[in-house]
Amino acid sequence: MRLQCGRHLFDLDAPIVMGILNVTPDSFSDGGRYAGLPEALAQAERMAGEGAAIIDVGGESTRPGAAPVAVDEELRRVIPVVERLAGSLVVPVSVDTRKPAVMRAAIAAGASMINDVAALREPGAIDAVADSDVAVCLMHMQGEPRTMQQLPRYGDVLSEVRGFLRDRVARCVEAGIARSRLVVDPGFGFGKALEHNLELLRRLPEIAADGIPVLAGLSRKSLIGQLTRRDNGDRLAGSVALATIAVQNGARIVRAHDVGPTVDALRIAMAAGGGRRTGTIAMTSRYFGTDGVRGRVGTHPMTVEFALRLAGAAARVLAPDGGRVLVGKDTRLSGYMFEAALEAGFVAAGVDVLLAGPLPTPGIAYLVQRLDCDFGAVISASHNLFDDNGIKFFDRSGGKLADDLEEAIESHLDEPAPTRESAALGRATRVDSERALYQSFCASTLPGDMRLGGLKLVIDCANGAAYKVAPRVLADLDAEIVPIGCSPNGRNINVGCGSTSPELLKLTVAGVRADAGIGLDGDGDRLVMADHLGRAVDGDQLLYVLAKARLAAGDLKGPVVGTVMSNLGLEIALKDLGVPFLRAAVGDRHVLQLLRTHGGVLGGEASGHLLCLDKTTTGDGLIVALQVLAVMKSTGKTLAELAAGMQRFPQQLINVRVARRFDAAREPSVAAAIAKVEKSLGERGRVVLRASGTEPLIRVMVEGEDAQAVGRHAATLAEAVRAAAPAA
Ligand code: 9MG
Repeated sequence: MRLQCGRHLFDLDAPIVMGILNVTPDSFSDGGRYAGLPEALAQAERMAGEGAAIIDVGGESTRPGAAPVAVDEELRRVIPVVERLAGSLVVPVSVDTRKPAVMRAAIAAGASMINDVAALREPGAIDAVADSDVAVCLMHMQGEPRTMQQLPRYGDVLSEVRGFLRDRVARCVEAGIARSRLVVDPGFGFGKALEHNLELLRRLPEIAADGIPVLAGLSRKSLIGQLTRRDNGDRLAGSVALATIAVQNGARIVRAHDVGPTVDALRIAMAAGGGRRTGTIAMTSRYFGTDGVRGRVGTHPMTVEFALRLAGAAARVLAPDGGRVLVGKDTRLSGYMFEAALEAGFVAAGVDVLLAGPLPTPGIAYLVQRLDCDFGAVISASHNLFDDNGIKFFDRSGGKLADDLEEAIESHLDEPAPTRESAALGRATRVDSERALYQSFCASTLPGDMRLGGLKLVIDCANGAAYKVAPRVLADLDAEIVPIGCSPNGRNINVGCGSTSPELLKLTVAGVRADAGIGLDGDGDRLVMADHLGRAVDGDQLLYVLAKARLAAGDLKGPVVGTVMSNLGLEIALKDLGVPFLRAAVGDRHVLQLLRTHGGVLGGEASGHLLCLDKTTTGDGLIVALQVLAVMKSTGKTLAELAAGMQRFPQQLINVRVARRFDAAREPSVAAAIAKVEKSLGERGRVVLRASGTEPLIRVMVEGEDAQAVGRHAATLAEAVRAAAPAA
């Protein structure tokens, strides 16, 4: 489901959060706090940084009992803020208003959305927005804010609200406003008693079924007070719970004051549901994680028998009438076994199999499309050691499988792999030579006809999937190469080499006096580099180098996206360049999602999983390395000189093992310790506490300018977490 919002296009398959910015002296929960321009701008930036996809600016309070505001006063409050935000913020700006004059002025000032609690019922309101490309939120309200909560009455609240919204949508469409610009909102708390609000929340799926994205505004509303007896400043838990329920019931946009906690809650709800939705309720995946099926070889599900069934299930869903699949792998011993099992399962199901052999994961993503396959399969456990393995699928365009397809495959996994009659079986063909197509594609990502002659490069392929293609691409581009980690034996993938163990790369670069070193991981999607002095240049520094170069060339689009763990030095260096920087949750899919939301092209993590969306659709270590080498060539600078503009802040990470996971930062003793450390670090330091997603660990990270102080602070906080941890 998509929403056009000015020049932004939202893919609402994943829900988004609209941050509330009240520039009023009298709003019901934050009245007066952001009425000044600097405070409003700072709060908008804070919310965008926390993951808000839209900022909703309001200059007239709509709380129950609020008095109307004159048009001039509303214009005075709202328009300067919109002008500034539209010019500087990467996320679109919405304006919460009922007045046609304010709508017109807001659109002229750069607003991308009008959020109207009166659903464009004021005379002239439809005309004020019709000729633009802004999104419009049509909200249901019984009565007027001043009196609406005095005994609201309904016969059947759902049909009245839904009927009203359908009517308003029809009028907008008649007036030429495309459905793709419309959002509907049942208007929680607007002329509704508690039972009406709860009924609407429960039956939100029926409103969502009309196919127009639903916005839910429940943040800090009085129904939370009615249910919990908590007053306005104490409704965070209730707001987050209601936002999560609303999304599970089909809302695609959630309007919230507390953006960070709401974004976290929705991420957790999506992840716990495997990020996939059936109807309107999230469903949990049994086997597919963020990176397909993974595990220890020989232990369910990484067995030959399961791989065979997985192939059968994938064939049923992705090529039900036969078709073609490309299968690639890295260099693990178990790759032979899983390749043979997948080949058997696909052939038995009537699917032709192209066996690419060892090739980087992004190479398979590319060739699936290029060789016109129905889907692709990759056998790899990325940067893990050889005794793990995994299987993941790509769709025909080389993208991650849609959630509903993964769900459908899951639903066949309890069935035996199908075997067709002999005349209908598929065939298997080795296509090793097709890797040349991927090599040419990699080379084509260099600008113009640039070559790499004159550069001496160490290339470390982690004894993994890139061991053939990466040295070939660099050599064909005339670089002088020194290959290491290019002698796989089935057991040595990621062992003492590659991006996860860059020592060998650093020593070799310095030892052979190379210009730079390139370290890939086992499946070739991560990259760490070394400069000519043998110093590691990590993903954060590489992002900086690329962002600066693209900025200079006028090619940088949108913000750069890192994660909560990205080095503060990157944030500061980008700020100095005037480049917006956003932090996503840890994980490449979160980075990709934030880049897509904000129209950015560069993003990634210090670990070297980097995205250059102007060159490829997935993380590709070799292609990112080529982009960095291109900057070295075109500027004539060393990697050390290029990376020098970013000062890496010392970081100390301590993993505190606990008996069971808990929200450490919410423990008063830990919160007090964090506050003390943050005060001492000031602006040039950060503390991040986060629970591991897979183990009972609390990760304590401190960064700042002074390594010794950072170490001390991290130890203090780790101790505070240990002391506060619950017993088993
Ligand atoms: C402005 N405003 C206050 N509450 C709201 C809600 O619930 N929805 C929308 N769309 N706007 C609101």
